[in-house]
Order: sequence, then C-alpha cells, then structure tokens
Amino acid sequence: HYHDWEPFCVDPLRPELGQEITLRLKTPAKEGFLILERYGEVERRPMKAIAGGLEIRLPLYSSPLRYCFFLPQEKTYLTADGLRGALPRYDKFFHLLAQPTVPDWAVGAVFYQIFPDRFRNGNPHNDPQTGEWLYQGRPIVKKDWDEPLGYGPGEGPIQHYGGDLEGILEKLDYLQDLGVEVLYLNPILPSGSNHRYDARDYLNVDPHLGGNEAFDRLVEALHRRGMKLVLDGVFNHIGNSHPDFQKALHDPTAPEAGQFTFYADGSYAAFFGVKTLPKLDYANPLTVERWLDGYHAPVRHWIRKGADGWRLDVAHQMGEGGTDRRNSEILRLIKHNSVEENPEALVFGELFFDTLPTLRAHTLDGSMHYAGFANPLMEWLSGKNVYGWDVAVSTEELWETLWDHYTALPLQLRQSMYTLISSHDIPRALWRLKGDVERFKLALGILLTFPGAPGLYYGDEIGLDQANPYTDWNGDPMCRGTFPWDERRWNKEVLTWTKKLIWLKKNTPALRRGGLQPLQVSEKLLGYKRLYDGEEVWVYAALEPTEVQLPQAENLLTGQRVGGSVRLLGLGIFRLLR
Ligand code: ARE
Ligand code: CA
Repeated sequence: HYHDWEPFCVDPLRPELGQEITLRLKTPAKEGFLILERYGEVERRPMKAIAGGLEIRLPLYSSPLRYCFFLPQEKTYLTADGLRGALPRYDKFFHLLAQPTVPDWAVGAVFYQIFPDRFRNGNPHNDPQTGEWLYQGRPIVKKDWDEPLGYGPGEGPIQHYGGDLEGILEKLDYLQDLGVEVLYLNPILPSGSNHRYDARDYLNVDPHLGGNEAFDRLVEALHRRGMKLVLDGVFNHIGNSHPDFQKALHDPTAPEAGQFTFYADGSYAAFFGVKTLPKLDYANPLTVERWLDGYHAPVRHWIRKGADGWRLDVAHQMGEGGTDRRNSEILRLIKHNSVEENPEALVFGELFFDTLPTLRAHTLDGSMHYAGFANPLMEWLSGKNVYGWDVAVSTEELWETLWDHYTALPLQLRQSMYTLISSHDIPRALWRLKGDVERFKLALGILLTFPGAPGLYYGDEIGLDQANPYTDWNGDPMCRGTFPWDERRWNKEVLTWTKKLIWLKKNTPALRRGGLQPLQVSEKLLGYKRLYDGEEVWVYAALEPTEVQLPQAENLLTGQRVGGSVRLLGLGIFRLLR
C-alpha cells in the first residue's frame, strides 16, 4: 500500500483550500475507506476501486487536511508511517497542505552553501586589513588564503580571508558544471565579524564582499544561468553595532528602544545571551513593520532586489519561539511578504530541533534537516554525535528515525527539506568520518538519493577536511576553512562521484521528486525505494559486502543491466525495468 506526494496519489499536487481533489491509494485491496479528521471528529467515507488501487474525491476542507485509510478486508489502518490494527493518534495521519507552498523549483533542487569569507577571493582590493577595526575589543586579522584557521579563545570571528561575491562570480562555471541549482549564502550584510550574523546595516551588502554592485551582478549572472539565490535571513536578532540598538542603548525613551528587551540590571535579551546579538521583540508592532512588513523592510527589500528566498536563521527562536502563536505569525508573515515580492520565493527555516510543530502549522516551506537527517545519518556512519560523544546507532534505529521524520511531514514538504551532512555549524562530514573516503562517499550517496533538497557545503565535493581541534561546541568554526583552488589538493574521486550523483538526482524523477518506501534493513544494510509516476528506484547503502535480490533493473551508477542475486558494498542505485 502506498500513498505519498506524487501525481497518482494526490491530484492536483498543489490544491487550493476548498478545491476538489482526488486522493488515491496504490493497493491490491478492492475495498477501502478514507478516514478523515474534520472539526475534531472522525468521518469514514467509502473509496472507489480503480485500476491499481482506490480513490476518492473531496474538497480540501482544511490545511492541513488530516486523513488515513481503512482496509476492511485486512482490518487495518494505513497511516502515514505504516499499517496498524487500531486507529492511532491523529498526529500519525497524513497531513496535506493547501497552497501557497513550496515553489516547484525548490522540489528536490541541489543547493550549495557558501560561507562568503572562505570560498574565493575575487577582488583583493576589498579585503579587510589587519587592525582595520576591533571586534569585541580585539583587532581583526587578515590571513593569507592558505594560512590555517586559528581556534584560540575569541579567535573564531576575527579572522578574515578576503573571500567575496566577485569570487563566487568567478566560479559560477565551476558550480554549474558541478550541477548546482541554488546558492545558499551565509550572511552578506556589513558586520564586524567574519560570519556576519551580527549585522549593522540590513539594506546594503558589505563592501568587503563587493557591495551592492557585486550583488546585482551575482543575481543577474545566476538568473541568466537559470540558477537561484537564497540568503541567510537573520531576523531574530541584529548586531549590537546596528544604529537601532545603539540608539536604544543611549536613549531608553527612543522609539527604537521598544524593539529590544532590557532588564533591570542593564542587560538585554540576546541570542543565547551573546551580547553582540540583541534579540528583536516582535510584540512591538514597530519591530514587525521595520524588519518584516514595511516597504523598506529587509525581508521585502532583498527579494525585490532579486534574491529567490530566505533561509531563516533560528526560525525556532523568533518571537517567543517554538510553538508560540507569535512565532507562527512571524514565520507566516515572512513567507507571505516574500511571495508578495516574488510569487516563486522560497522560505525555509533553520529549525535545529523539532521541526514538526512549525512545519505542520504551515508556516514555512521546509527546514534544514538536522534532527531528521544529518544527525542520525552521521551518527550511524561515524559512531559519534555532533559533539564527538560516542553513540551507537544501529541501522534499524537509523531507518526508524529517518522514516519517522519523513512520514510525519506534510506531504508537500517532504521533497523540499534541506537535507545536509555538513554545514557552517557542525563539523565537516569527512572529518567526522576520520577521513574515511568510502564512508564519506556513502554519506554523499544517501544525501543525494534521499527525499529532499540536498545542500552541499562548499568544499565537501572535493573532499575538503578540517583541522582537528574540535572538542566541544566552541570548536564549530573549524569547519569554515578556505576552499583550496589548487586542484592538486582536490580529491578528484570524490568530485567525480558527487557530480555523478547530482546528475542522477536531477535526471531521475523518482530521485528528485519521488515518494519514499521501506525496502530492506539489516545490521549492515540500509535499503529504500523512491517512487514517482510509475518509476521505481531502489537504493542500497551497504557497510559490508552484502548479497541482495533484485528484479530486472538498470544499475544507475554503471549503466549496466542487473537482476537476481547481486553482491553490494557501499552505494547501489537501481531503476527497475518494466
Ligand atoms: C561564536 C563562536 C562560538 C561561541 C559563540 C559565543 O563561533 O564558538 O560559542 O560565538 O560567543 C553565529 C556564528 C557563530 C557565533 C554565533 C554567536 O556563526 O560562529 O558563535 O553567531 O556569535 C544553536 C541554535 C542554532 C544556531 C547554533 C549556532 O539553535 O540556531 O546554535 N545556528 C544559527 C546560525 C549560526 C549563527 C547563529 C544561529 C546566530 O546557523 O551560524 O551563529 O545568528 C547544540 C546546542 C544548540 C546549538 C546546536 C547546534 O545542540 O545546544 O544551542 O544550536 O548545538 O548549533
Ligand atoms: Ca576580497
């Protein structure tokens, strides 16, 4: 039995609220019911037998529409995560959303994340100079491209390498040749730190990155190539050197002061108490107007300037955070206003922990997939969690976590979760795997065959590693090394592998936009199916040589025809022949 976000099962795929839709279940059963949750009650409606399954037509009553299926002959319910004898809790139901939601360009799209100071220095004339300004009382340092990253206390944010947007422009051929479709840039606004999460100006690009002129050229060049640009939207907090915060500090009666929360002892609300990142108070309508809603609000400004979407920094903390009503209102407003500026705008969150309350409330188009993808996958492959603590994740537990997170998502968000194995906030995957290239290739293989919009972190494709001193959370910036443009330092095998997988992801509908089904899980073998419009692809990840039984299929990695008993090690991708 199968029901997922694909044309056979949901017609149309992007229904409007109230529109007549057809829901279909692929099943051998000849009889079945739709179990629908409406006004907090459960309704049972008979389905019609059709070729290959059962179907029912009904209006899309609510968003999300919550439902499951009942198969009387088997006396079982089919819920989002599988079969059950008894009616489960409603949170196990399928969740179907109404428009507007994910733009089609983002479905299964291949992203590439760039930390701008570290990708490429295209213009040495705009480089920050050693001692040019102080950051947290320390003079900033300009380093040579090949100098290693320092990791002493406070060193994280003060070292600059001179990377810029001109550098990215120079390497668009490289990125396009790799197969990248969307660039996600870490913050590009003027700021005292190299990561720029503490911006002092929200309406101009940092001149050290090439300024507004380079931004316009980048947007134009990307769009000419059919590529997209997603920016890091830091709207939970601003930099403490921003004029609004400076005014608030010096004059508590100024209107700007109402945008922040000051305490009796003179301290103020800030991201994790970090003084450089005062938190914005969205209970104040002025704050909403200024940053999110007004004509000149940065949310609108940058989409109008040509950005195609936002990755929302700490989306889970905005407003009062988490499941708070104001949090949902803020996120929805950001999506709404972005879409007003560009109907095709994408807005996904950085939801570090539980993504469900936010995504089911239909506030965003997806989220960075740490909890449901990067964490369990890398724990399984490396035996360590993100802090470096030993963990033992069995293959069964890995699958359970992946499947659980996948099936809990609203149908329309399943193929646009930003899946990843590395980022600027966690150690690089290759480093976590202690340089084991075969395991790393397997991690890339799962990243590029699992449902979602895979995000490559710059340098992963050439096997960029990081220096070791990661011991606790404070070690994070070690994953932000410079990209080595000397090709002798590239792992060409990893590059060829990544390119091949990206090509397959983009050119195999089942891998790009298909649903997910379990295939086979054993101690050292993970297998799953991807399905789309009659196409069926089987993916295996084998940690040890393992024999599997295949129907007649094409091995997509080699192009050969296979079938019967096949011995596997590492990644296998097979498209069934019909
Ligand atoms: C810098 C140093 C750190 C130092 C910190 C405090 O790099 O070593 O501990 O300062 O002085 C940005 C920069 C960081 C910078 C930070 C503060 O990129 O380098 O840290 O600003 O100046 C949580 C959040 C998650 C957040 C991460 C970093 O839930 O949303 O922490 N991610 C976003 C961005 C970051 C960015 C910010 C938020 C702030 O992606 O890059 O940081 O704008 C555990 C912890 C969680 C933590 C999670 C993973 O589970 O419990 O608190 O998530 O790990 O990060
Ligand atoms: Ca430069």
